[in-house]
Amino acid sequence: MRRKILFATGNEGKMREIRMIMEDMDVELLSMKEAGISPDIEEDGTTFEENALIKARAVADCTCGEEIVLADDSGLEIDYLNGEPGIYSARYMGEDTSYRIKNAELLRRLQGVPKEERGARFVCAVAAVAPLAGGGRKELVVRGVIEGYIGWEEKGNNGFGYDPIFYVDEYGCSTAELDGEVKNQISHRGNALRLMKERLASLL
Ligand code: ITT
Repeated sequence: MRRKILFATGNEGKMREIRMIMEDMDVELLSMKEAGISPDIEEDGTTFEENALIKARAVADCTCGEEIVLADDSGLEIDYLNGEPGIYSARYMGEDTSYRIKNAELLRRLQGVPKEERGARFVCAVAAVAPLAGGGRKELVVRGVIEGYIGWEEKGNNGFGYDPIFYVDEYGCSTAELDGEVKNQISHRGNALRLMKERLASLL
């Protein structure tokens, strides 16, 4: 029987990318929605890693304990804003505020700032809670990063969230202008999940 992996995210943009990055794995990948789980999780950690583990543990506690649970905590760090919005990326200006408004506000806060001070990165921590054959469970956490900068205007319709204002030098465009496959090859999420796949190999 194929091993089940439950991904503890309610973010559909993330889930689309996760499915593409994990499509080469011989596992049954389920979103929380597909598993019928929607726990209320308080992400009160102080790092991406802590929050990823909080989500993975909370969802693992809702299951019968047979599947591997993965969770992604990610965000955008802007150097000029001392790392803001960072772990508060989803909550920045309010969880329900549109990314049109959030992105416009970040561009406004960087008005007049030269390219060399517009450095930024997307960070992604992926945590796993996996049952062990002899009982108990193993926890793993990895981090992936993509370096870039904040552009001067929103561009592109791919991706989600802050992608339209996050630009990469290698392609000279925003990550919202990249084809999904290309973004995954270089992204924080792609890097973190590829590392996690290697670490999980011995547990599958
Ligand atoms: P879950 O906790 O249910 O997974 P969430 O959206 O609340 O969903 P996070 O707390 O990890 O997830 O917040 C991540 C936020 O960081 C996300 O909502 C985006 O605003 C931003 N973000 C992360 N990865 C991104 C990416 O690849 N492109 C654009 N924005 C991204």
